[in-house]
Amino acid sequence: MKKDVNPLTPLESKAPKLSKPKNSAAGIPALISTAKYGLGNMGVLNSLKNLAKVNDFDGFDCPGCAWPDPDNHRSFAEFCENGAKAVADEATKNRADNNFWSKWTVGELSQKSDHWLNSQGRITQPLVLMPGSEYYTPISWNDSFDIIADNLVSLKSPDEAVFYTSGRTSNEAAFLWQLLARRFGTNNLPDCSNMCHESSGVALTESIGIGKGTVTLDDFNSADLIIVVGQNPGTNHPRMLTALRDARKNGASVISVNPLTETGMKRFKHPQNPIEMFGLGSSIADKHLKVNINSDQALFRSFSKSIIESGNLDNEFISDYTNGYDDYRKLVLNTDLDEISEMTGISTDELIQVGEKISNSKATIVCWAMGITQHKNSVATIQEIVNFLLLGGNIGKPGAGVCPVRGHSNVQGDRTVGINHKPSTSFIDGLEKSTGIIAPIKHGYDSVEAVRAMESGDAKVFLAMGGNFVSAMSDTNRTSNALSKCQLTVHISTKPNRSHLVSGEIGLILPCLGRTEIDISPIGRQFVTVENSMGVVHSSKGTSKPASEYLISEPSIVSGIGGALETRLERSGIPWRNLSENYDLVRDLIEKTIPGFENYNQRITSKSGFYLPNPPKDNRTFKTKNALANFFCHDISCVSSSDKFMMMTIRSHDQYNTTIYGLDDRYRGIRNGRRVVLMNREDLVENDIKEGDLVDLSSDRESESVVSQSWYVVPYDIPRGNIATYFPESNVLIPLDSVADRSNTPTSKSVPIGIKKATN
Ligand SMILES: Nc1nc2c(c(=O)[nH]1)N[C@H]1C(S)=C(S)[C@@H](COP(=O)(O)OP(=O)(O)OC[C@H]3O[C@@H](n4cnc5c(=O)[nH]c(N)nc54)[C@H](O)[C@@H]3O)O[C@H]1N2
Ligand SMILES: Nc1nc2c(c(=O)[nH]1)N[C@H]1C(S)=C(S)[C@@H](COP(=O)(O)OP(=O)(O)OC[C@H]3O[C@@H](n4cnc5c(=O)[nH]c(N)nc54)[C@H](O)[C@@H]3O)O[C@H]1N2
Ligand SMILES: [Mo]
Repeated sequence: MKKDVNPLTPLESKAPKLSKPKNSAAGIPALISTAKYGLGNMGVLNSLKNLAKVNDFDGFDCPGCAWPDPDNHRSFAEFCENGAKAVADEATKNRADNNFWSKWTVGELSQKSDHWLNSQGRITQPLVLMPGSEYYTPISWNDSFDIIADNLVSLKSPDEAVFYTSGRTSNEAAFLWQLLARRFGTNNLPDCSNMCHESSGVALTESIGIGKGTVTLDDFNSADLIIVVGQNPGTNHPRMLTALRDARKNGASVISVNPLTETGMKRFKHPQNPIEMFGLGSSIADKHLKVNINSDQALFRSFSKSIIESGNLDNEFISDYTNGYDDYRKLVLNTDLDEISEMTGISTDELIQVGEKISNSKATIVCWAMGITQHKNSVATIQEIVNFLLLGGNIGKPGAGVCPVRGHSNVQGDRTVGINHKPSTSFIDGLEKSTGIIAPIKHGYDSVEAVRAMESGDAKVFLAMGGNFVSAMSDTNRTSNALSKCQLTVHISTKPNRSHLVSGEIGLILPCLGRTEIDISPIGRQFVTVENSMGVVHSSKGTSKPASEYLISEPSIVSGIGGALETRLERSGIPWRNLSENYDLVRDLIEKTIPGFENYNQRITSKSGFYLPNPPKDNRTFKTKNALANFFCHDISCVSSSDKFMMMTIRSHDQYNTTIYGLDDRYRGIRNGRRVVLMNREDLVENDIKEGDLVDLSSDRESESVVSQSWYVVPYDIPRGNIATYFPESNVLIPLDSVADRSNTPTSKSVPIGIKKATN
């Protein structure tokens, strides 16, 4: 039966409803949408209770995104529409309980849409899909741990197991998860970062010696210029709009660089400001550069050229703190602006004009997200952005710096506490000292490599701490085929998703407590900690009654597996049970393993948490090989194709990654449908295609072409030759082998696509 499972999202039969894209973000429609989704899922009382606790000092960290809260003040409901949706989605009254799982076969469920699957609600008890069975059936916690431990010890090598992590996982759960993997003997710790900000980590570590951003919220108030590139904050980091609005009020310029004119970058009506709510709102970007997909490296080269030619350089910073300037200068001065104009689609005159404005900035911040990290040349592009910032001494000074805007609410923390397939030797040393284990040194698989390993039989057990691997990864067919070859797949999850339907020989679903829920252990109430996009570690404490009496916390699940494994391997030494009952003990281990967490348990009691050290920001210390910030010289590249369209796969306003809340993308004026392809109007005329037509999209692999059928055409203001679709539906079109150089991130924002009118 499992062979019948169709991993593709079922086709939609109705055309979407289209209207004009919106001119301002948030405002009244956001409140209506929040209320609709919140009340529908949680009911009136629960909505009020839960939303009051989001990002409250004594509440839980918003599971929506990693954007920080102000350090010293938080207003009632420091939340946004999409944060509220994320909370409501977890706190839903609906239950995917035993009735649900006994009603539907796995084959039937796989014909349902992602939206439908998610709306079934919270999973209430551990479930198993045994070989030959068509139904998931209940299983006890202990039996699940035994199945996992038996399968793990049956492997020829620990490297046949893969421990995936999604970025909502707390520091405590993530630390235990990597301890479990390393105690077992493998660094196979792929995580959602591999598909997300891996390129930022690789590039920044080489350039400035830390794989994270170097700004705090305060810097937004003293910046002269903020460039937001490849990011859609109105939908994905709505609270960032407050920071941008305040920066504008303080005199900063904001430039948006994006193939689309995203609504959030136009105007913003702050949900807690009545004057803005009923008025025009605040304008956000004072300049929009409508670039071609993947032309950002070229664009930043032109910005560097303007700065060098203007002479507005920070010569002291360059000579005291950097390496490689002379070579970079030569390269930049040799660059032909007409060539850059050709690549970016921005006229040479406009490049010069914007370049002048940029050269006059005394303090510049560059923010970016997936529009920059998911291309073949992403690492080179990010290093070009850093080169540009170094020219003006924009690292380690107020109002300036790099700001890679993280996605998942704790993805940055997970990395900090050891979720990394390429751990540093200092981390491994720290872990050995703090726990007494002998940790493996050999690098493990990242997400793409994990798929290849499962495909070839080199990996046989796949365990996931959260997430939805089959839908999040590129090349849905290959990924699902790889997972179904495993002897065991295990998903620690809160809600049903497509990965549950593409199981190995045995499939386990282990449902856990969510962020919003009270976590009580035999010794008392526990809280977890998370790190936001700006390196602040703070606590998060659930406040609602758990969705089911059978749910246990993520740390308890990891400890359960750890304990069962320890018995079989006849080892002891990790006090799994104690760790799962008292998270202070986990934090003590983190403190002993990783620098920067001194007095963790004491400092975490501070309401706003504490900042982790950030040497480039703190005192212009660069922990690179040469102890300097580095200019890197890369050839400019920009993917293009004469006979194909360049596709970016983006998020709608009604989804959280692979979790689909609804079928609308309000800001872009697309309702009631997700299987859409956004195309330039002139391209439509040239290809004899009309609004609402159905087209088939195809992408080429070495030996074959993959066709994805029946996408509705939406005419849109997008550069010629560029198209956009929503992920995860379009992941089937992204070849597994199409990855970013050096970071191995799937190139989800630049996929060459053929378009034909649908044949059926
Ligand atoms: N509500 C909500 N919030 C979320 C998420 C969610 O799904 N829903 N996901 C979370 C996660 S994990 C992440 S990583 C972040 C993602 O946050 P974003 O990166 O904002 O998400 P995307 O929708 O992938 O948007 C990418 C943006 O880049 C633009 N873009 C695409 N290609 C290029 C390019 O080549 N150059 C330039 N300059 N721009 C380009 C697109 O037009 C789009 O505006 O959001 C986080 N927050
Ligand atoms: N084409 C394309 N593909 C992409 C992207 C893109 O832009 N384009 N973006 C990529 C990015 S940036 C990312 S981060 C990845 C996301 O990849 P993932 O992190 O793997 O995917 P999510 O959709 O965030 O995971 C959702 C599932 O997590 C589970 N979950 C939710 N809350 C919890 C919790 O508290 N604990 C546990 N244990 N489970 C929980 C639920 O069961 C839910 O179904 O996708 C990537 N894939
Ligand atoms: Mo992400």
